[in-house]
Parts: sequence; structure tokens; C-alpha cells
Amino acid sequence: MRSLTAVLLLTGSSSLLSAGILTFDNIVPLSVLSAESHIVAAPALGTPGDINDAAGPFRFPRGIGLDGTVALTITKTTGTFLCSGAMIGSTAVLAAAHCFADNTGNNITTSVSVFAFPNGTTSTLTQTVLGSQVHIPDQYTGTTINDYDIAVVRLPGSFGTGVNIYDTFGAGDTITTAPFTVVGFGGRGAGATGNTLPSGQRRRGFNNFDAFLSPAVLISDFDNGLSANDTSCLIGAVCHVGLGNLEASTAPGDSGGPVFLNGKIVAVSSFGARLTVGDIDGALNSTFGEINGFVSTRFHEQWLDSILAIPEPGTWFLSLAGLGALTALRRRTR
Ligand SMILES: [Ca+2]
Ligand SMILES: [Ca+2]
Repeated sequence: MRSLTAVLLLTGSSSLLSAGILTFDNIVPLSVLSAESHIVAAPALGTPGDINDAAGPFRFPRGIGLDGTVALTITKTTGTFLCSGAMIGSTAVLAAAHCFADNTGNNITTSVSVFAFPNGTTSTLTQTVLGSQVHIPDQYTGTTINDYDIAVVRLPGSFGTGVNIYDTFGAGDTITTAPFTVVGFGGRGAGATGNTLPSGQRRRGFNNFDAFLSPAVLISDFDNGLSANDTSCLIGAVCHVGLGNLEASTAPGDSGGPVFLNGKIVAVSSFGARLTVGDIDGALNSTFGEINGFVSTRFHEQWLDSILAIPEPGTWFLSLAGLGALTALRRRTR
């Protein structure tokens, strides 16, 4: 998912919110009009410029610590899909459950290809594994907003140097309202018009958590600087009009992508939603005023540890390919 849709230049200052601690006292009820998992229904990798282009706040060069973020193309019995992920072990990819499951929570994945972009090279490393290497919590039921929308794909081997491996939040880590960094390969666009550009290029963006929706689910709103669209404030959570032209939203294709806070993965991108208030245009399209939902890694600390303890699979395929190989994948817009 992820349209690092953003780009509103504010005339006023965009003072950063002080880093308040977010506790379960900050659980807010939501009147959701519509919500969607941020998976995109097609492989859309194919533009070599996913990185190596430092222009703009949402593109980033290699080697700044985000090179453990990966793209996943997932072949399910229902089609082929794009999601995002991150390395949390040399052979473990953190992702979202809905990328691999049907709407009742069953794993219907036949194979997964994981694409890494190592620091300092122009090549892409790919590993492909069977759907049996996807681990999803037993409690996952397939609903769009779900405490258990988290997954781990186990790979047979490491990608090697140049691909970062991240820690995830645990019991000792404090979730705050300080600006976070989110990374994904999903759709792109501007906040005023939404997710209008193709997915398949890696982007980062920034936002703040506004509240818990449950002990496992965090939300952030997509601010344009206007109180009228400060959805978090309108629902009784944090009042904060955003990060100016750094404010970003996720979009379809960003699902499973990591959210970083204090250098660790605090959450996984899960869904986007429109509420009864705030959205600027009446459609669920990653515009200003919508909210993004994320599943907490701290909530799943013990489950993640249990999966990381499973030995890696014995057979695997590693291919080193130029980005040209990616361009052979058919591009489709959402
Ligand atoms: Ca916000
Ligand atoms: Ca909208």
C-alpha cells in the first residue's frame, strides 16, 4: 500500500508534536465508513528508479538504514499481489497476514518472491519460497481491521551484506507520538487527490501515531494542516495538524511495510479507512483526512520470537538479477 501521498506545502509552521507516550488510555472508538487492506492486486514492480533518486522527501538513497525493506510478490489461488515487508532476521521477513490469506484468514499462498535492494549495488536480490513458509497467527480471522494482521515469511538463506536487519518493539519499548518513518512499495500520489500513481517504487514517509484502536492496532491520520481535516482530533484523540510536506499516508501495496520509531520496527502497515468525519473527498483513496492502521509488533513480541526460533527451510532459490529483470514484470495500475 503506500502512497506516500503527501505534498501539501503549508504556509504556517509545522511544529512537531512533542513525543507524548501513547498508552491504552488512548484507545478511541471509530465510526468506520469504509476500510481496505492495503494490498494491491497485481505485481507492479518495474521502475528501476525505486531508489537511487534522492529528489523529494519521499524517495531515499541507498545506505541510510532502510535497505532491509523489501517488496513481496505473492501468488495466491486468487491472483498475484504486491505487498511490502522488512527483514527482522537474516532469513525472516516481517509482513502482513492479509497479504497471504483469504477473507476467512486461511493461508492461500502458493509462492512468495521477496525482492531486496542491497546497499551499494544496482542489482536486486530475489528469493522465492513456497506458501508453506508463510507464518500467520492462529487467531487471524481475515477481517480488514484485525489485531493479528501480521506475518513472517521464512527464507532458506540470507540476502547477505547491504540488507539491514531490524529489531522490533518489545515489552521494554515505549510507543510515542513522535514522528515515525513508514516504508513501502505501494501506490503514490498527492494528498489532495489521493492514490493516483502506480505502485512498485520504494518510498518512505512520515506521520505520528494518534491513538490505539485496540491494544494491537495503532492509527495515524493524514493531515493537511487544517483543523477541519484533523481526523484524529475530530474523533477525540490527539489534536495535531501534521508534519507539513513530510506528512504521508500509506496506500495499496504498502501492506506489511514497516513503521520505524527510534530505529526499531514499531508496527506493520495494515489498512486504510474513511471515518464519518475528516476525509476531504468522500472516497477511500488515501487522501487527506483518512486514517491508516498499523499492527503493533510489541503486541506480537512472543509470537514473533516463536516464529524466529523455527529453523529455516532447507531448499531455496537465490537469484541475482539486474533491475531489468524486474521490468519484465507486468506493470498494472491499481
Ligand atoms: Ca497525522
Ligand atoms: Ca478520501
